[in-house]
Amino acid sequence: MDQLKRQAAARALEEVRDGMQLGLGTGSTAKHFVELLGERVAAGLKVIGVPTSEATRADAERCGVKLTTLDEVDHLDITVDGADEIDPELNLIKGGGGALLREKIVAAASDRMIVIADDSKWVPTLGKFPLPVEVIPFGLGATRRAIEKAFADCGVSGQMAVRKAKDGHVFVTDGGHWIVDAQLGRIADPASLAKALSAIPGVVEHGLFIGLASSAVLAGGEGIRVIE
Ligand code: ABF
Repeated sequence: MDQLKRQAAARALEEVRDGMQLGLGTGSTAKHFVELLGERVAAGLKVIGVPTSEATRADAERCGVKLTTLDEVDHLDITVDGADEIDPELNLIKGGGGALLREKIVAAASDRMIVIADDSKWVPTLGKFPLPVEVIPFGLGATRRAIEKAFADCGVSGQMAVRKAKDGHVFVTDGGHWIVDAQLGRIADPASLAKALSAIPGVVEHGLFIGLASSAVLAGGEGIRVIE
């Protein structure tokens, strides 16, 4: 599996040109991309990156990739990031790693977003992977009720749970927020659900990435597929 992730990362790296400004994703697949990018940088490639998490910042620094922020550059050429699920429309569920807010800000600031994954992430319909919703801790009861209503309005339902870290404490995002994971099973209309969730005041962001990905590089036993 790790080999497939690295192959997908290597294929995405072929799109990178000298002088590009890159968004650097989070997760084990994106980490391969950062490592391979670091090797190209050591060989003379000149690029600059915006990391989507503190973990990716640390990886990029370790690999010698020069970093910047979205305050210092006016756009990004390509963001390369992983995903938890990818559907045939290239809609995504992201956020299993907890970095969805910065990932979405960076993807939205990019001319192109290339999703890299092993082909187990390819699904006919989103929703088997629990949908992460990043929330403000204040007023969480009211926010949860509003999320449940949004689910009902969009024809989905399921258990919700505040995400816990490995140490048993509440998981806190890089932005200082919490994440509620919702087991929905099948999301028939992800675009409508995305819109309904975005309208809730206590929701900071959610893991539905609609219309953001330009292509997906999927590595499987039979080779690499690029879907555009
Ligand atoms: C990030 O990392 C997330 O949005 C997604 O949750 C996760 C995918 O991780 P991995 O590449 O480790 O499967 O891209």
